[in-house]
Amino acid sequence: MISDSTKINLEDWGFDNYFKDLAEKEKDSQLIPARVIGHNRHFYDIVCEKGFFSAKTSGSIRYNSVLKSDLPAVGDWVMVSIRRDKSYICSILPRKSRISRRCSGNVIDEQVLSANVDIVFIVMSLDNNFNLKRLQRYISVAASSNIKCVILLTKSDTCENTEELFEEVKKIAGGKEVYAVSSFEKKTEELLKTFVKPGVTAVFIGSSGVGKSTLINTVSGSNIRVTGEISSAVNKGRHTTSARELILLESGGMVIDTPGMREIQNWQEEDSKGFEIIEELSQKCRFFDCRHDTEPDCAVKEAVANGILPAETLEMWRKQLAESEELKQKKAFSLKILETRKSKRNKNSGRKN
Ligand SMILES: Nc1nc2c(ncn2[C@@H]2O[C@H](COP(=O)(O)OP(=O)(O)OP(=O)(O)O)[C@@H](O)[C@H]2O)c(=O)[nH]1
Ligand SMILES: [Mg+2]
Ligand SMILES: [Zn+2]
Repeated sequence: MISDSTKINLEDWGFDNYFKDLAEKEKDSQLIPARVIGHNRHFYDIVCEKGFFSAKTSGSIRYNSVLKSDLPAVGDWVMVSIRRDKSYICSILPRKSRISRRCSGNVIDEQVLSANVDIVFIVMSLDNNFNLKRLQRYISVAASSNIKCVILLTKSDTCENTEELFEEVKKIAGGKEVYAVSSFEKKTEELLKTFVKPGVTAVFIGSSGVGKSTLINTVSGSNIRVTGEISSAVNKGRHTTSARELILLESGGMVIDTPGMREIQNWQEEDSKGFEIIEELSQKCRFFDCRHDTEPDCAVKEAVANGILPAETLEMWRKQLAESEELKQKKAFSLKILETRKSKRNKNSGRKN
């Protein structure tokens, strides 16, 4: 056990009726519900009514996992066996939501970035990190997860053309809320608190250095996260968050801090998620199956020419279209390989499934 259980109320950690019902249906009465709040290689930090523990996955979870997403992720509700010396995660309760990305490689796989999340904050800074194409990627990934998504443009205090950049983002945001903020202002804390309420889990995603951990400090009203402030005294370089972690705020609500991602690719193969504006415009194209390429009377290209739609958005839409084609094919192929791997492994270990 990592610490004692004084005053742990699982409802504060998001244990609502949906998960209570699922946990009650579990056959094994020895198991109790817990939430995964951290993950480091083979160990998962969990919170349950008995306290905070470090747990491993049971053999059956490991043997039955085909995709990476079959393993626990931060935010998951799991059923655990707590023993004096070792704790095990024995099953994962079905996820209410999840935000995933595609792991690249020959055999593609799904990596769950966070599970059972109610709000995704996409964070991008208004300095040289500002990049509409990258933002479009994040928007598509969040849109595929069907989780409420809010865009936070940070470091407005350092930016001279905030309004201009804000308008650029609005054009591709597909009606999502966008805010330009300075992390250090009181009104940013107030803004975040309108979203992160008791029982709500929010995740912050975005590149390294954009200010995700800083925003978590802002909403918590204290310095609970180490941020990238360069310490001139020690000169150790910039601190970056290295693992996903779920934190319960004193004011209620939970936030997940994540390490900055260099790349994010969609795991879902829906072509147009996050590109609602293109879908809307294409209603006015002459051809119903217009690819907005060389076709005449294309409303999408016209919108680009008139500055209504950023050219980057059309470029990213084309890219996503090509990628989702490739993804459809690779997914089927990869699942086959992973299933074969699993049955081989089970044969060697004498298991049936
Ligand atoms: N001027 C200014 N600096 C900010 C703001 N938000 C964050 N910073 C600074 O940006 C640097 C990086 O912030 P972090 O919060 O560590 O960034 P992060 O997104 O958590 O980065 P990773 O953990 O590497 O993914 C720190 O020096 C912060 O003080 C802001 O609104 N304005
Ligand atoms: Mg960080
Ligand atoms: Zn068109």
